Amino acid sequence: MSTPAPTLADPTLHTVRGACPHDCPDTCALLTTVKDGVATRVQGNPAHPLTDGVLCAKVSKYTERSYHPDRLLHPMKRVGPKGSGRFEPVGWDEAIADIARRLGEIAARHPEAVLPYSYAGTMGLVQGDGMSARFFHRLGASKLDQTICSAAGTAGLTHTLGGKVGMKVQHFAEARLILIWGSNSIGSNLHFWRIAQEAKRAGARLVCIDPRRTETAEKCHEHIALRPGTDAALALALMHQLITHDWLDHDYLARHTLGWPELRERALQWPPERAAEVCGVPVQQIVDLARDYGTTRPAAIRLNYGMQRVHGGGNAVRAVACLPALTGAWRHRAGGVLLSSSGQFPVQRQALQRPDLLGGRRPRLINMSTIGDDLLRPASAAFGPAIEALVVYNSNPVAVAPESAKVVAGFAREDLFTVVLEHFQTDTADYADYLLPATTQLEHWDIHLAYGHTDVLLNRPAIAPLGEALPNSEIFRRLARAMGYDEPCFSEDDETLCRQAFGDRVRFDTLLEQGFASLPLPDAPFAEGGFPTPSGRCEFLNPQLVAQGLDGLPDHLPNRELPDPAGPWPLAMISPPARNFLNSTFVNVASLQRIEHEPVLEIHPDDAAPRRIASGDEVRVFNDRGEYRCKAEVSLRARPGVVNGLGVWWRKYGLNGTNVNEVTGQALTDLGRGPTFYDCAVQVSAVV
Ligand SMILES: Nc1nc2c(c(=O)[nH]1)N[C@H]1C(S)=C(S)[C@@H](COP(=O)(O)OP(=O)(O)OC[C@H]3O[C@@H](n4cnc5c(=O)[nH]c(N)nc54)[C@H](O)[C@@H]3O)O[C@H]1N2
Ligand SMILES: Nc1nc2c(c(=O)[nH]1)N[C@H]1C(S)=C(S)[C@@H](COP(=O)(O)OP(=O)(O)OC[C@H]3O[C@@H](n4cnc5c(=O)[nH]c(N)nc54)[C@H](O)[C@@H]3O)O[C@H]1N2
Ligand code: SF4
Ligand SMILES: [Mo]
Repeated sequence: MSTPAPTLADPTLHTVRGACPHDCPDTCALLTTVKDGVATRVQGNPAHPLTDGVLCAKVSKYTERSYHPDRLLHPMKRVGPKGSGRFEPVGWDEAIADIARRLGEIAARHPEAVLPYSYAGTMGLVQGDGMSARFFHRLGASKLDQTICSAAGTAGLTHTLGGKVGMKVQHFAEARLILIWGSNSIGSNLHFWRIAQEAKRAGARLVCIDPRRTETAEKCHEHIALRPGTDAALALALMHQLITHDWLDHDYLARHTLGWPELRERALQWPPERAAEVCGVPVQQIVDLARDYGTTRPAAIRLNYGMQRVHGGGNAVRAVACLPALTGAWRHRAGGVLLSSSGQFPVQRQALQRPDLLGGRRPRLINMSTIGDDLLRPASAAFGPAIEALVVYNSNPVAVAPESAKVVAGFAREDLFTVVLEHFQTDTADYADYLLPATTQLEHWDIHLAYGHTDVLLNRPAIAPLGEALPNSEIFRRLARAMGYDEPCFSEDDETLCRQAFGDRVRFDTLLEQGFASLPLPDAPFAEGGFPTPSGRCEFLNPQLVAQGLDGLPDHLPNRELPDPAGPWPLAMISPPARNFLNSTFVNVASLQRIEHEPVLEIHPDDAAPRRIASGDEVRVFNDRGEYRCKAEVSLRARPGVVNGLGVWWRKYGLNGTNVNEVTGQALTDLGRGPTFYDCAVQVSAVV
């Protein structure tokens, strides 16, 4: 499957090693071919074992995205009314001076009235929260609680295993049973899927646990199409069966876990019949899965974030993360669970982000998942000052944050000063007062950790910045200078920041030489316990949760928006990613948009028929938060009672200028204060 590297017989060609910047577990090693200063091709680096020379369809189009005719190439200033998306070019010096003046005025009154809004448009540590973090620390701005993707899962995993730790992804190849749980690996974790295929060829059984019949579910031996938000019930029923059939590793339980007697009692309340009712799956499927999990060695679980975007998401991750300790699966390097590996990287955040620049100030935390409500909140004793300025980079909140009507109303405030750093005029960029052109991964330095493997990658610039684009780091460097911040850390260049990111914990020369470096980590990290929890054990019963007055054991917490067949919102909606987009990135790349065609809602024939909906019909998807329109696809990819609104389209490409987040809500998860995109009840009707 691997593609050979280009031969460089032509002396005008050279290749540059880089890293995929996108929010994807795979963090691939890139090789960019450059001819006469122009990037002609981006390929997977065959020398990096996990990339193996292969990229997904999206990033294979990276030159199409970088040289897109709509790339922002000059700083721009708003001319029309807020949100009109009308701008005129302005010089960098003028833009920087004016932004610094406006931020300075606001900060002089209330530094916390300024809010940075960023996420993982690039996962690079330098163009992510590197120089920008220094800038906002020095300013004393509000801090952003970066919850929008993985907060519930992170909290669940940390409260159970002690951090974002787990199996090494390459060892899944040796597993005999793999549960792919809440993950469409073919779409969003392609290089894991390659490893799972290797295991399958060697005789492993693959089971996919997902409400949607994804391309991954189709290719597994079995698909368990449970209702959204019922994963903890399934996991507890598996435990019930492990207990009643004594498929337990008693020695492991005694030595390496905390709270087994209590968890045992909880799990015994979940016979398969009870879980089958809650999950909407046959009892036999649960019984068989438990038998397979209890009797197959080694058994591995690839958990992904798809199952934690519901009310009980944190508890669900906790329940699943307990399973390998019951059977002692951790004893083998191909046993255990992997949700995220990112906690294993020795990132030197103090050096990179310089929280010391806060000088003892402790700014408030604003949750990015409730930006709709928070932008509309007036000043109060509890909240503090109203948000007066927003600096957005590496994110497109107007498209991706829940409850769009409120997000849009917030961004539309005439008294809000908004600066957006972007590659394109996204939905968010439309609301900017200043729109600043940022470089892409081909044009800047960066350094990367990964959340689906344990290699560090370096990204070197392959080409000069296009137009007047600047790296995020340089934009914040210039802003710092204009604000009069004269600490030496504001003059450090990007290569220096790359070196600081891991300090002496990773050999930078190795990164310069080969583009990647593997962390030295044990193969079976918890074979003998040693979890990074306070107790050193796998914490079934978590003392910190108990101390907070919460349930210390994992439990099934039903979705807040359970669809009621007789009520106004009879269908559950999930909105997982469309395969050829990455969140809202790539939506404007013509070749990929052609594949995805238009926003669709997958609906089961049993739900479509009574509504007189046929494939290709325009439908309204609505609840009391709003309505969006898209095309119906009557399909067995949807289970009865659940519709799949594939995301995340730009609103401006939507059928009536909206997208799926028009109907999602701002309620937060049980643990971690995360969003609940997939805990959403709606009604669907044909547009006649
Ligand atoms: N092509 C592509 N790749 C991506 C992304 C993308 O947008 N497109 N997004 C990236 C990002 S931001 C992330 S966070 C990662 C991981 O991103 P995830 O959002 O975890 O991506 P998926 O692997 O698609 O997993 C979601 C799966 O969970 C299923 N699901 C929904 N609700 C439930 C539930 O209640 N229980 C269970 N068991 N399953 C449920 C969905 O149907 C879907 O198939 O992937 C990254 N990779
Ligand atoms: N309904 C629904 N909503 C969801 C999800 C869902 O499954 N369903 N998934 C959620 C998840 S998991 C996530 S992670 C969030 C993702 O939300 P975001 O992190 O906002 O991700 P993107 O939509 O990809 O937007 C990233 C933006 O950053 C820009 N960018 C990339 N690189 C750079 C750079 O170097 N500099 C600058 N200045 N800009 C850059 C890109 O052009 C892009 O517009 O969305 C969430 N929203
Ligand atoms: S698979 Fe993921 S990491 Fe690899 S190129 Fe595609 S988006 Fe990037
Ligand atoms: Mo995400």
